[in-house]
Amino acid sequence: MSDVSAVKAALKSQVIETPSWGYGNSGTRFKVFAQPGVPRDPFEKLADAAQVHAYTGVAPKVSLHIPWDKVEDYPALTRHAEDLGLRIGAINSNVFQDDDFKLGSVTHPDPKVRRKATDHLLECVDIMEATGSPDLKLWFSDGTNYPGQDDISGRQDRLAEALAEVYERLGDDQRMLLEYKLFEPAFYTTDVPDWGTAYAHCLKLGPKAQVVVDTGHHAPGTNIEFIVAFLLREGKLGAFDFNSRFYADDDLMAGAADPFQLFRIMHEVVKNGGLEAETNVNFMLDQCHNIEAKIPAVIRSVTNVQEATAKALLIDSEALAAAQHSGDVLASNGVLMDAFNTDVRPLLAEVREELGLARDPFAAYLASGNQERIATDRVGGEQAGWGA
Ligand code: PSV
Ligand code: MN
Repeated sequence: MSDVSAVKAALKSQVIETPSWGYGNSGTRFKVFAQPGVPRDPFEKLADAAQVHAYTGVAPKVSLHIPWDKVEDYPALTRHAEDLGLRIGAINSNVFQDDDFKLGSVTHPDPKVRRKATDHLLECVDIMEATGSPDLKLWFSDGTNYPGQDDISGRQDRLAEALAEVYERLGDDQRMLLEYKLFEPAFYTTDVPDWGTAYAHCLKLGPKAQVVVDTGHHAPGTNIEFIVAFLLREGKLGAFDFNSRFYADDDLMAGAADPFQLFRIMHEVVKNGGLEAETNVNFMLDQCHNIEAKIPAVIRSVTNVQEATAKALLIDSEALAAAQHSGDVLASNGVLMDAFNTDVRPLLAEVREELGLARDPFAAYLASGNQERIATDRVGGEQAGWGA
């Protein structure tokens, strides 16, 4: 796209959804480092998300995680979001933190445990209804640790049965987003290990079921942009969980480890219509900020996604197509690299100025005093984390 006003319009309309858990305390299995000013409840998490939106202008949606964000009164939480200029995004189910799920949730050999897991997913659909959330996001920790531990294809049957029951409950405007992950916490088999498994289940379920690509959930060296292109072509890319990783599912800031990979992904998104409203791709972040301040880290992640998107939008698609058709390998690669090597920060600063925002959201947030304010105000109570 070479028309700058069209590039700016596309950047203004992109929505990036931030995760409620990104504002809470998190860590590794070795240590969770508490931070001052961390939210004590979902209402305060939304207040932090509102800061990110206030400075970036493109983050009006927040994913909730149940039960971490369980509240008595969902309409009140939804109104609180609206008062802050936000809306509730995906409802993330959690069938991985209950003793009963040690051997699996919807794929567990015991039908009673499967019932409990499926009921949780149905509860999440109820919460979607109460909050106006359009997306049910499913990730299963299910799998096995040892050869022979359970019947691999039998577990697929159980998974399909649970998914079909939940799919049936969805309304016309609700979607099921199925996330895959190569490994962890199961280490021998994982029941939804890859995009192919997620795609096959979604295809069988119907048009309201789509795949989530979490950028941290692949083997090293996997060509994620190929997966993105394939799923978009099939109308089955529902959402991203953006983050970056060095080794495994590190959940670091999107675009931090490999901005070139993020650019290549966004190129396939742009090329295959994934930025268009009708395609309805949900650009979510799935990150935890263990050692860095959380609100500025989410701001940085949002701007990293915007930078990758801007570069992808700046690719001279006509020159690229011409070089590709003539089989000019070096010229085609050169067109892509020219866009990647463009400094898009001034363009994004203009976009923000046109939206009435500060040119540099990261600096503006740090200068606002909010970080110090929440540290002083949020004293007492229990800080939110993975279990709350
Ligand atoms: C699993 O690793 C995952 O990526 C899923 O999206 C979860 O819901 C999320 O992390 C939070 O733990
Ligand atoms: Mn994820």
